[in-house]
Amino acid sequence: MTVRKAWLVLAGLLLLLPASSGAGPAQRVVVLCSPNPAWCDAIKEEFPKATGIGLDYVRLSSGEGLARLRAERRNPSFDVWFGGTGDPHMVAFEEGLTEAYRPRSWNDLRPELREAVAGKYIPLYAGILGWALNERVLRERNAPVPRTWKDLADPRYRGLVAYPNPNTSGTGYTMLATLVQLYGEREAFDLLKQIHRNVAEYTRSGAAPGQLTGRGEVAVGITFIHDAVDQVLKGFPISYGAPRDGTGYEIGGLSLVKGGPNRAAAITFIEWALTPEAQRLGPEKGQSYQIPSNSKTPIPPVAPRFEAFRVIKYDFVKYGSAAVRDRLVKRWTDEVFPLPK
Ligand code: S7P
Repeated sequence: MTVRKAWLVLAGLLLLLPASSGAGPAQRVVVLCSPNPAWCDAIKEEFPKATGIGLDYVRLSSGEGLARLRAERRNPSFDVWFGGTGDPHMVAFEEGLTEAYRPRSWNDLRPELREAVAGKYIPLYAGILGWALNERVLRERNAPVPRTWKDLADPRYRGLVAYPNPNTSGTGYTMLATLVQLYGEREAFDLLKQIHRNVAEYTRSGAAPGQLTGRGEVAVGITFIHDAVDQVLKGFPISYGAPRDGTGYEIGGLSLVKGGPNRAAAITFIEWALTPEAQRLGPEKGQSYQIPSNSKTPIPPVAPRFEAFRVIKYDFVKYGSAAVRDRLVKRWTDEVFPLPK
């Protein structure tokens, strides 16, 4: 046997060694993680302690996550999609990128969340769309505190507004779909074109507008209200709320990726992620203050509540369809984004 062949044989034998030979957990799960990065770090730390299975993640916003699953359709590198707004999870299911899975805790999940997503993914949490406000900047610019979405078209907000780009951000798409459901598509796009003149930045991620508002770079940042709460808890001088003429919400998703490399580990992760112990990581370590889907998980005291806001009956089935989502995002990209300021 030549030396080269001996090395190949040795390399093959080493590959057969169980990873428990001190090289780390035998099994691993690869997670597409869309919530707050701190929550992604928390599951990476806690899941292996609970199960002995290693966890690797890539943090991508919801729209980016869908684009990645679409690109990897023939050779998925992810096992589970954890978090992110529900519409892209709906699209992924419709396109066969994810598969239905009924977890053992299904009957413990809040029925209003279960029913709204129609079995296309597993509800992980819920969050209400709103805005972060920097009232010091508003005062300095003699701009009033906004009350409705239409107020944001007021020229006194010139350069003072930020919201996420619906191509990359699930938050941004939730805003787009909310305006269409509130006012009808034509009026919604007319309003978005007027607001465009006041937008300082279309951000990649949904939490970013609240961060820009906290730093005083803008005065109104469209984001999920729980992300604005996070900024307040971090000491940034902002207030938060939601348009009084109605706002939308998200049912954050948890989906089993079809054809992922570690299916058994993925199912173990899904079952774990829905336990109260795992869901408590969101507020306790993940700087995330959504309403958890498991009715046995305590709702964080600072979590924005549906009864405190005028929340529309968001049509997840329609606005989570690939045809509607892709068409609205394309129309925004073609008709709003390129307009001069
Ligand atoms: O930060 C937590 C959160 O707001 O981020 C998730 C989601 O990915 C929205 O972010 P993008 O707009 O960047 O996609 C939300 O599901 C979650 O509540």
